[in-house]
Amino acid sequence: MQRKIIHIDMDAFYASVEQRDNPELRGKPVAVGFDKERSVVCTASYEARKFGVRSALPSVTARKKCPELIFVKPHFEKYTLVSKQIREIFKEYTDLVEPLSLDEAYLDVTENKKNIASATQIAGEIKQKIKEVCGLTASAGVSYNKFLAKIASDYQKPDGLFVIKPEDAMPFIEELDIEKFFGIGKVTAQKMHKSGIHKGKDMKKLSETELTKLFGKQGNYYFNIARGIDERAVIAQRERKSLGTEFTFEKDLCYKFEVVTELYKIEKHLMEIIQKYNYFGKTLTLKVKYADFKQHTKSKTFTEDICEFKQLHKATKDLLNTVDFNDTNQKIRLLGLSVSNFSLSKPVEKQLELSLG
Ligand code: TTP
Ligand code: MG
Repeated sequence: MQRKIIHIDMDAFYASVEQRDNPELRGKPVAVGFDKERSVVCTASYEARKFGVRSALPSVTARKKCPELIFVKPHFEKYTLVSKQIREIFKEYTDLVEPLSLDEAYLDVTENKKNIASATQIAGEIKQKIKEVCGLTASAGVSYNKFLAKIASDYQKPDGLFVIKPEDAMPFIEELDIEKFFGIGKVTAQKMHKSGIHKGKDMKKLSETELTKLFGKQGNYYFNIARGIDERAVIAQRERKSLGTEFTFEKDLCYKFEVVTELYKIEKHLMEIIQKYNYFGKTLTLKVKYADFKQHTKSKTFTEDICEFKQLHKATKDLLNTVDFNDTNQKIRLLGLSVSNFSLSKPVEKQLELSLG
């Protein structure tokens, strides 16, 4: 069965958020980033792009290209919130959502929660909801694979909705400049030009062996995409619900001061991984396992995310005070601490090594 894939990408993401929140910036050339000697532009509003200002351009060069450019410092917490909001909108339609960054994702809507047959309709609805909920525009691409959906979302930016139907795919790819192919950077494009490959149709003339000889492992990918073939699945990333660390002691703990000392080490380690992986949550859970393997957990939810060690230490102390050591009359074999209730559920990027031992 033909798949239905949507690629969504917010328009001039950081800059649009800043323009949304400050009407004085609307309609003006805006760069998000710092106007400093060694800084680069994170992104530019579409007004600034007319002057050639874009992501990763040194701020100094950007200023030269566009003297009236307005620099705005980034507000990452706002971008993270929007990211969460758009992912919630995607989830209304399917759980098969593969985020590529804060502002971009693939969705497989072949089967979807609303039983809508048309992927184009879903893409339109999503764009509308993003406008209503976030006050921002996104561009959507619809096709039967990731490669084409991504190209399609870029094709009519900003506020675009472009569909590449199976029957239109080949003529579209044949006329497409190879720079527009996802995964082909400047260097590869130059190499392709030298081999006489400028458009999709030039790439299609070469055999798989020739392409592999020229471009190594990528040759097979190029051979397929020149024919509109891309079987890569949309992979929904599992969302981490909690992040924690625990430790089983070689000798059971008998006294509260020992517990406090050991917990301090666990708190330190937990804070390290919270900050390393940016998992900020509001709920803290303390786990205590006794020598007889009976286990108690105590949780507390705070109004704010736990971001700093001071907060974590105070919260752990509060939780520890709710554990009645005298009552149990037991030695402790394991202690653990975890945070949950994250502000933004982040995909699991790496297998975390959580063991202290
Ligand atoms: P993009 O989606 O690449 O760019 P964009 O959303 O600003 O513009 P458009 O999609 O309309 O072309 O990146 C999303 C955000 O990621 C962008 O707003 C800022 C950030 N970013 C950087 O900080 N540095 C970079 O080099 C790039 C490419 C993006
Ligand atoms: Mg974008």
